Amino acid sequence: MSALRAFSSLKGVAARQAPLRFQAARSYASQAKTLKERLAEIIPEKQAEVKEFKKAYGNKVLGEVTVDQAYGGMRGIKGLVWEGSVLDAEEGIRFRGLSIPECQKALPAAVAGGEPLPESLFWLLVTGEVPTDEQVKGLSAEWAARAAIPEFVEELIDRCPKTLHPMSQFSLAVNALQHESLFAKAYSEGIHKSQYWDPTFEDTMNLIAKLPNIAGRIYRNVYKDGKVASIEADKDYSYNFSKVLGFEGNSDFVELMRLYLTIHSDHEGGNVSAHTTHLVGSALSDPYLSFAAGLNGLAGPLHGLANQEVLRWTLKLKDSIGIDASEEQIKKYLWDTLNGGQVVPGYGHAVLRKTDPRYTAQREFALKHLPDDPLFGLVSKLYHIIPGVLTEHGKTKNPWPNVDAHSGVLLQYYGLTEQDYYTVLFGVSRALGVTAQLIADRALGMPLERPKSYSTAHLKKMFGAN
Ligand code: CMX
Repeated sequence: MSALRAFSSLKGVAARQAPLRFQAARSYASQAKTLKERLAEIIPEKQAEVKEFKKAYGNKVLGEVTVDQAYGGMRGIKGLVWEGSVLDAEEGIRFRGLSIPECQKALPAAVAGGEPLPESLFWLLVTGEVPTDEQVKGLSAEWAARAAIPEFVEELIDRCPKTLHPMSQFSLAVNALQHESLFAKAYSEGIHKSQYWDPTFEDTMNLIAKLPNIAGRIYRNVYKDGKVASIEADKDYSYNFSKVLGFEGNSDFVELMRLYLTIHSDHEGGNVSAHTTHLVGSALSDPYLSFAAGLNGLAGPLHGLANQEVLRWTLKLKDSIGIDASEEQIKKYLWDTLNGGQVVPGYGHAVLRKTDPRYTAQREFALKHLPDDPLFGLVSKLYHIIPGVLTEHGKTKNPWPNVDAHSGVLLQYYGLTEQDYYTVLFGVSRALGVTAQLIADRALGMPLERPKSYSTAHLKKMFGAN
């Protein structure tokens, strides 16, 4: 998309947004600047904004906390600051004020009318600004130039048994990359805290850049011949990621990766992977250690692992009652799942109360690229049946599909059929959102996170309960 088209489509967006200084805006004044140069300009302004806001509103009350919330996974407690995105229960995620369809219009793409480049989304998350095509190209080149991983990390991945879950291998490799941390080195050498953001930024850029080589190596080792293609210096991140996986020959798959890596990146601060990365980072653990911790949370079946579970569950349903199963057969299958004490993967959400726009974006991609795929037909059929059954079941607060309900069928269509690997793709994308926040955390001097806890005995005493 040309810079002019991106800007004109953004003008309408900007008009509908509250005029916040760090909402998305075209970064005209900074066209030739690199991300780091632009960040260095923005940080003092952001620090002043937060300081002023805290001074004027610091003692305002955000909400109260009930005993149920303390026992209920802290659902709904407002106690975190997250700059990159805000999730509305009804309309879904907005990245720096832009919805997914608005991002698809405003952010630079590789092909006219195509999916946004995740590089542009990262720029948006970090700065609050929509980058120019030139800036995005510069970021692609920077990530490609930083992509090589140390030999000992390659060997570490190569020594993993094929039976070790790809997410465990992923986390292991990211932890090992910590060996390269510039933040850890600078901290041990006594860096002034006002400069924390700089090595955090460098670590983040190196980490993101190296993820395709790590994730690609895991995929090629576990499922293919162990040979990993090389990163191309003049290609974008999604192309290179598709290449190391072995799928760069299919331009539609590369476009899918651009969409996938963009929409899975950030989902405000309270979800397990985001909150964990932020929490661990608050101890001044470097971005590698922090992100590896977040990955371990993403690997849980109630969070990112749900995308592997969805396809497994859907294929089991297909094998059991057939791809052309009737509505009655599907309903019975669903009730068997629920009565067996299991969740229907890909449905429900802790915050959302409507269909996840990330699901809708993937559905639209499927309608454009694979409308006649039988498995997509089954997923569409399930979309019309599951919410009714979950509503009748009466437990879940949100009977609608989340992001994980759709990703598997798209990957399957293009031949990436290894379900156990799917959460690794989610992890590569999630790095963009959680590391953007780590940069903000260190720039704003966010302190050690340490909420208060009580024992049941103490709570009972507080309220005079027997
Ligand atoms: N199928 C069956 N039961 C479900 C359900 C589903 N899809 N979603 C929620 N429920 C049940 C819960 O297990 C809970 O039951 P209990 O009271 O017996 O414990 C009850 O409904 C209330 O849960 P909730 O308040 O609606 O949902 P939570 O905020 O507790 O949990 C989530 C949210 C996503 C973990 C849950 O909806 C779920 O387990 N979904 C299936 C797994 C999934 O798709 N996870 C991916 C989420 C997106 C992501 O992070 O990637």
